[in-house]
Amino acid sequence: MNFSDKFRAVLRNAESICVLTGAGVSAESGVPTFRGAEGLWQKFKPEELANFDAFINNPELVWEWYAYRKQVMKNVQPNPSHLALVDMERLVRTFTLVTQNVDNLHTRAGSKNVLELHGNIERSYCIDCHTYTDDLEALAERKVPRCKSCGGLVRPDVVWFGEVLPAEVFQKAAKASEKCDLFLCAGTSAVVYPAASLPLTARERGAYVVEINREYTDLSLRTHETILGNAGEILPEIVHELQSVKERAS
Ligand code: BV8
Ligand code: ZN
Repeated sequence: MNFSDKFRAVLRNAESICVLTGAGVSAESGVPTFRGAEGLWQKFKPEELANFDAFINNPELVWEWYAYRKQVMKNVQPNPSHLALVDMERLVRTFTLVTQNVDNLHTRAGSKNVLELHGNIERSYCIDCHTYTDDLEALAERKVPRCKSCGGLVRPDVVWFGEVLPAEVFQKAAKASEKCDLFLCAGTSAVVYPAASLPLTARERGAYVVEINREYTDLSLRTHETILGNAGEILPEIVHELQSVKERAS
């Protein structure tokens, strides 16, 4: 892949890389994205499903959606995008992986300390006593799981619209965005905040910001470069370039 001279130079000198991933990075594993033509949201509306009131009003429907997504996750594997980011972590002094995805694929691929801005679909907890549980047998009978300790409703451990992101996780992500030399934004439509503010912070603080996406997004005018194509092809090429510039420099 022929990267720009500027991007090659940034890779050669990169000491600290921050990466933000979205659903597009898991698309090549067969996980539907949210806003694409086949996107999950096409069938459902965010306001109907990914918010607390929708859950209280219709927990069966919301859990039907998450049970479907958990089922999808059982049959998919990490793809070359996830694996490339595991390799990238080993190639730079400071590497921070921030994800909006709740599919646990970065962790399954072997990435360490993944900053999960929007939670993780593998975890669930009781809305009353906050006890975490993985006892979700009720889903098999299309029922809503109830807490064994207090009988409260059990919900997925994800951040819904109108809910605050886990403060410590977001602070770490914001700090990495402020300090990195290179910010890669892969497979996200960059419409959901405050996650989408991270590349803007990086740019303001002097990082070189590169977007990797199949198409232009709301962010494209604010980045230094947009590399169009599949993340599963581009990210491994970036790792290959990083490896060769590091070998040449050593
Ligand atoms: C909050 C739940 C406030 C888990 C999700 C400004 C500041 C703060 C908040 C707001 C703000 N402006 C608006 C808000 C409100 C809201 C928001 O951002 N709304 C948007 C829609 C306008 N934000 C919130 O509510 C956030 N909460 O800030 O609270 C607050 C403050 C104080 C006190 C109380 C409250 C909470 C946001 C989290 C919402 N939860 N999901 C779940 O079920 O998943 S968001 C949902 O969208 C997913 O988590 C997903 O990760 C996220 C982003 O979507 P993408 O990952 O980008 O996926 P998408 O399908 O959109 O795009 C895929 C991209 O990949 C496309 O561009 C496509 O071209 C590309 N692609 C596809 N295939 C490939 C590819 N690219 C490369 N290769 C491929 N092969
Ligand atoms: Zn409980």
